Amino acid sequence: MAFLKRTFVVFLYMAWTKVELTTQETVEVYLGDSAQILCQYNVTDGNNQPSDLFVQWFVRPDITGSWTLIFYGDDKEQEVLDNTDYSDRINVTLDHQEAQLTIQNVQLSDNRQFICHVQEKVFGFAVVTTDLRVFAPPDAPVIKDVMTGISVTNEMPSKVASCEVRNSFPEPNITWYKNSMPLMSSAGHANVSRDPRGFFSVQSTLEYKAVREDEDAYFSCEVSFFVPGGVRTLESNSVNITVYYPSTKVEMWRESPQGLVKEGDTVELRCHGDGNPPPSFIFHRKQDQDVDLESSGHVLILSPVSRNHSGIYQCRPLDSDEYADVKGEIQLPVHYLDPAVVVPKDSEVMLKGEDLTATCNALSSLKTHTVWYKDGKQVGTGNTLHLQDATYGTTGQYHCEVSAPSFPALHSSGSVHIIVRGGPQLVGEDQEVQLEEAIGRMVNLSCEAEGSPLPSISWNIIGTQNWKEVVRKSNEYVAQSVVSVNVTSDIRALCNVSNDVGTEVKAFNIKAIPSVTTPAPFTPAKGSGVIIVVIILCLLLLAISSVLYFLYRKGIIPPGRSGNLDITSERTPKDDVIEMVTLQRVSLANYWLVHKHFLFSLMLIHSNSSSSSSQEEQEVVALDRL
Ligand SMILES: *[C@@H]1O[C@H](CO)[C@@H](O)[C@H](O)[C@H]1NC(C)=O
Ligand SMILES: *[C@@H]1O[C@H](CO)[C@@H](O)[C@H](O)[C@H]1NC(C)=O
Ligand SMILES: *[C@@H]1O[C@H](CO)[C@@H](O)[C@H](O)[C@H]1NC(C)=O
Ligand SMILES: *[C@H]1O[C@@H](CO)[C@H](O)[C@@H](O)[C@@H]1NC(C)=O
Repeated sequence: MAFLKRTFVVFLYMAWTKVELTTQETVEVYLGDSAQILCQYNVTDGNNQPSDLFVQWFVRPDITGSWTLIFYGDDKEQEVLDNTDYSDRINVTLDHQEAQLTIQNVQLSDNRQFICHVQEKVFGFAVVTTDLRVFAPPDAPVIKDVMTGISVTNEMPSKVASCEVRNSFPEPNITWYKNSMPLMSSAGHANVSRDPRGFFSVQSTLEYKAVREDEDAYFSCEVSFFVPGGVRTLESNSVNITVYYPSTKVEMWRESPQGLVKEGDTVELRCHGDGNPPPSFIFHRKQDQDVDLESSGHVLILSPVSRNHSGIYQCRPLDSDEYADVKGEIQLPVHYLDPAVVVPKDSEVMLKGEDLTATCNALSSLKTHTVWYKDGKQVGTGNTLHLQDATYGTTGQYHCEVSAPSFPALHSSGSVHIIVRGGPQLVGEDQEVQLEEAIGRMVNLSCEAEGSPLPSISWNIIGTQNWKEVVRKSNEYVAQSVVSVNVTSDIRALCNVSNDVGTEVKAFNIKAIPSVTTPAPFTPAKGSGVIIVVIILCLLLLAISSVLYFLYRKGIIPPGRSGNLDITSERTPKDDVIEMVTLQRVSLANYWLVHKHFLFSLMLIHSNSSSSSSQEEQEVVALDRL
């Protein structure tokens, strides 16, 4: 401890004797420690030894207070006074040079003046005073009452927090720091109090005008207090403050769905402002500024969206200055593809061979692509489908798929059922068929026709009851019926094919041929070689006939049956005889005439020999009638 010496020289009764005292001006000590106050004396006198000195210790609260004696004595006898604050806490050591007062367990109340009073019995006395300074370091400062939000828009400084320091002696002071930099002392408003024990407590309230940047700042307070020989400090914890400030920038985006938006989607638009706390928003469409859309503050849900929802959406933060014009904006296009409209509608009947153009259209916000399908197979692309020269196979369901290549989720479809109708059409043969068949034989007559709707086939058979249908089959648009007819006489069979659209009739004429003699049917040879052979044969026959006729005329050959030509099986032997008799009577000129006809008939056979077999048969009949 540094001694601050002070010398008091007092009361000289005699010029040659004086009492000189030296002590510390102040003694500084922590509360509870013990303090020593030294009082040194020096008596200057040529004759006397300072053996007759009498020492007294007094205390007084301050310079004006009254003195209280706590000790007296000399080198022989000492006395601590009873019933003082110091009765059991002090002791004093004395010798011929100094007196040392020791105060144990220093109290706050010991922070006072101690007075050393020394008397020389004969010549006088001297007095020195010492200030005992007691120090009690405070508890660490504590920050309390931190405000939850300080708005930067406040005109006046706002209360931010308070800092409390307790149990200090003497009075401490508090300094506020922001980010470790001291704030002006005017920022803190201190309130000092003293408790009954004498300790000081200081509470300092920080009042501060916050700025936006302070949201990341940290604040602390520091207590500065005296200790023996100096000043010490203790710092509080740091605290963050919450700064409220308006938005200056707003971001608006579409949270969902990702990509393009189509009708029926649920669209979620969001806004975020850079203000604190995150602001709520008012949403509206740019074209309807006055209409506020219902939102949850920062999320606008449009569900389900339609094309009418397309537009520019805006959000305005509620925390911003009305005139600052801070807002977020986003464009929302809602895409659509309407149901496909197919013309003709539903179903369409067309006649075989006709043309038809079908169209498939769907209104869309995007470019579309159309594909036509029939029975799962692609039959065309584009809005129009041309069906040309319709066949029965053209019948079916035509499906058009409209899609937007840039947005596959958009597609629609439509369909039309095409029905091709047509009257019955007989397949193959002529409408009139001529046949010959031996009596008793069975003949199959076939009738096949196509048409739509499927033609029905009915038979009307005149000339026999003895017939039955042996085959009846049909596919989609071809019907066939075969009847088996027993030929008993000439038969006319009519096959009647009909549907809604029309009727066709096929006729079969069967000539019944007696079955008794059934020589092999005359079959004219074919080819030029055969013709020559036939001509030669005819000439030969002519020659033989001539010879026979000549011999007959000469009576060489009796009338009888020889060299008779049976051209068809129809002729009976009796008929031949009659003809031969008739021939007998004709003249030679008539004879030529007969043979000329005969030759002509042969030529006729040849000219028809290249025709179909049924025609051949007809010609045989024709020849027969000559
Ligand atoms: C204060 O808050 C900021 C931001 O939240 C943080 O980075 C910083 O560490 C905090 N400081 C203290 C002392 O809590
Ligand atoms: C007629 O058709 C039926 C059935 O196809 C067949 O069994 C029969 O032999 C045919 N008759 C003649 C004479 O061709
Ligand atoms: C053919 O059949 C249809 C329907 O059965 C009938 O209306 C029509 O008169 C018939 N025609 C002939 C020639 O039999
Ligand atoms: C507190 O205030 C500062 C500045 O004004 C002084 O420097 C310190 O000495 C003072 N400390 C005390 C304990 O009063």
